[in-house]
Amino acid sequence: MVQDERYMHRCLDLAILGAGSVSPNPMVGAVILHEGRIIGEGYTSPYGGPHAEVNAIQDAYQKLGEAEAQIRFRTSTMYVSLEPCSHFGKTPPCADKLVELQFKRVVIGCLDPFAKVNGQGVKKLQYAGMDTTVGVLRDACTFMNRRFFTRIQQQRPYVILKWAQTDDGFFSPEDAAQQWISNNASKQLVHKWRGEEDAILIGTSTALIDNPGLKTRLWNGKNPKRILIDKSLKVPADAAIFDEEADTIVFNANQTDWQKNKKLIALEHFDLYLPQQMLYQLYLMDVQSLIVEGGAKTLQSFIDAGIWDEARVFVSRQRWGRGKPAPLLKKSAATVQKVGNDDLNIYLNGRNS
Ligand code: AOF
Ligand code: ZN
Repeated sequence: MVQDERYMHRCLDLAILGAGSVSPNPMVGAVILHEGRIIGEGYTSPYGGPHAEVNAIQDAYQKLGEAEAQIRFRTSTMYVSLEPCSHFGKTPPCADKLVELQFKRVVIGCLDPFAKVNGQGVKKLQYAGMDTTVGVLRDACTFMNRRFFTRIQQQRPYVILKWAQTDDGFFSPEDAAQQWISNNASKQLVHKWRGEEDAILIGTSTALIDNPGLKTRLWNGKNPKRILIDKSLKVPADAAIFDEEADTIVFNANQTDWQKNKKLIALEHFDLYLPQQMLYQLYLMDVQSLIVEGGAKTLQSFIDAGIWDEARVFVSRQRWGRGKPAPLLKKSAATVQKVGNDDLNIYLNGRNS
């Protein structure tokens, strides 16, 4: 039904407002429609807070008063981009709430793959005799929570590779002196991206040569957890990656320690070319998404292991003729956008696109 899709689109618009604050919860939006009018809407609160459905109900209470809202719920449709939960987590089950308030109909975008829900939410609604529709804008609803789905279904964070290269495939000059391929617009975009993910990863050389702080200075976002691969702990304590403004996790070969905002994790069989073990550790820490910012060797290890979900590659018009080669993607299907000016393009590669 066209109307269902229209209000599911609204749910998606609401859901995205939780980007950067709800993880490891999924981003969910909810809309309550009564006789053709929206009487309440909401989206997932920051992690640990109420879910989208409960916020939409609260919104209706505020607008109409609790008694009037509850009368109207019985002839209302609740649109929600993810299956209402059926379990007691940090909050009580949303499905029970919808049953208790006797909504007339519930329209759901996609099922929740989380083992404690996974169809149980829909069953609860159906057992209570509610008119239930599942799968409206299913693909868009699933895509919106691709990070959540990846964590739950693959037991690893969603991996986004990001780098900049010249038109002729070079990553950095041979002499290792810094030379910017990116421009102001791309730097700002990268800071926005950092704020959208749980964690950001770099290798030893990048930390030693570029000394990045890996924060979101140019954008109003939260700082991601910083992850450093440093086998023999070569990066000095005064490096920007260890400043007090965000937490840092260091994967290394032999030390396990917690000091201030720095956590050392010793990997039993340290191997830069096997990112799986690091990703599993991050999964255990509820890290839902990871943006890998370099260098070329680190990026290539994810590509070679076949573990990446998106590659966002800035390509400038510059041609250097020589330098350190950029990572090589076997797959090249990508959408291309300009960034800031005509000299820089961004290639957005999706693994499944
Ligand atoms: C919903 N609506 O808006 C979201 C849901 O610990 P809790 O109570 O916050 O539950 C977390 C789980 O609830 C999470 O893993 C996912 O399965 C679901 N998220 N469910 O009904 C929402 N964010
Ligand atoms: Zn819920």
